Amino acid sequence: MNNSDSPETAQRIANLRQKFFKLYGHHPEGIWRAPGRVNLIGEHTDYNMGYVLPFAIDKNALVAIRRKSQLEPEPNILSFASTYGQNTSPEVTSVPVDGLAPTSISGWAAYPAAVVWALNQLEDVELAGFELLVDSDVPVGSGLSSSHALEVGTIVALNDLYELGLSLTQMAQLTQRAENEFVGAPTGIMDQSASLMSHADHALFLDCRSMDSRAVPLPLAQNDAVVLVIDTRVEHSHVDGGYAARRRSCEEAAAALQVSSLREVGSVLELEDVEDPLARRRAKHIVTENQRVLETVAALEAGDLEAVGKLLYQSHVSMRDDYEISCEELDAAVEASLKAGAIGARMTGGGFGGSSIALIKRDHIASVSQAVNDAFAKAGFETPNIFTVIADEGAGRA
Ligand code: GAF
Repeated sequence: MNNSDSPETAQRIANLRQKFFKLYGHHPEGIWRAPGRVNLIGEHTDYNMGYVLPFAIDKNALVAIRRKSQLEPEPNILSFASTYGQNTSPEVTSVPVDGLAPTSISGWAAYPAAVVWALNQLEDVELAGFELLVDSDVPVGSGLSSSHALEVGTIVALNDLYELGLSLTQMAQLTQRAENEFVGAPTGIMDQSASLMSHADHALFLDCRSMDSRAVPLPLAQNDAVVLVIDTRVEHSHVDGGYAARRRSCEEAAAALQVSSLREVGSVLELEDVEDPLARRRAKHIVTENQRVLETVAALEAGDLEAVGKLLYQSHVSMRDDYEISCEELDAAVEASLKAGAIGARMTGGGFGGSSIALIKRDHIASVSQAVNDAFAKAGFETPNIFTVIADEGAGRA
């Protein structure tokens, strides 16, 4: 069973319908579900036109929408509200559609607003006002793509309601534009693609240059294995400098090698021509990470989880030492997981905080969780949020 069909999701959907009616005095036209993601491997390779291997998880944003008719008052006002952290009636943010301009809105409402803005940049598309209420259980700032889930939930809803006929790739590209230009975060295309294109029990092998993708079966159940997420609760943001600085280093390295992107670099030997040692080290992560994604796909297809585990840890070391995007808490989570018997572990997502993952045997869930909790307590870190995830189906109407 996918999470989309679970009793918990059904209950959240029913609650959302009720809350929508209470807030806006109308029923929503529909509810759409968009999952967060875990990236199994292939980090910071997306904006280098490389390979990624994420999967959608059973934590998602549910987006309820009703379009306003031109006959009602304020037909061109967007109304956004979220159930997040609300015990009472959610607060509504109102924005005129024609007042949307890049970086003009801050906070969570920037994400649905960014999607409307990006759609309205298309020829022949002119969205008017609508009411939106979102309910999300993707932990915010955890590196599991809570913001992309919100963007994807909004775009799949609007694509259906306005019959825009956009393909999954077009929706991924538009949400990337929304994020880059409107929100101001220079992120790649992995997260929205994972939320849009994933299939249950599979990882999404995506070539970010061609946008070709393939579902790769995750041989977890037959190996009594699960993926554990350790949310360190160290909040991160991609609008901050670290992410953009890594991206710039990669562009510098590509320029020094006179290639359009680091995807064109086949071997680390070619990096000797990058004079700047920092750019060379950053580029080394990208070149080796692309190779690890290909090897992980092969190992998954061979059902060899031990080999997958080794690649996950190599990826972590590369991010820790060459790309320098890990942090003490992520390193502690990875090392404690491995010490307690994990098959493999690494930080996942953009880094500088957020979550790590551990590939473990199902009967190690309690012992690995305990080991991580103990390591965090000993180091004086905040207690992490630890949970297992399943690979879920991509976004759609709930
Ligand atoms: C973040 C970004 F949004 C992605 O595009 C990707 O670059 C990732 O960090 C790192 O792999 O999640």
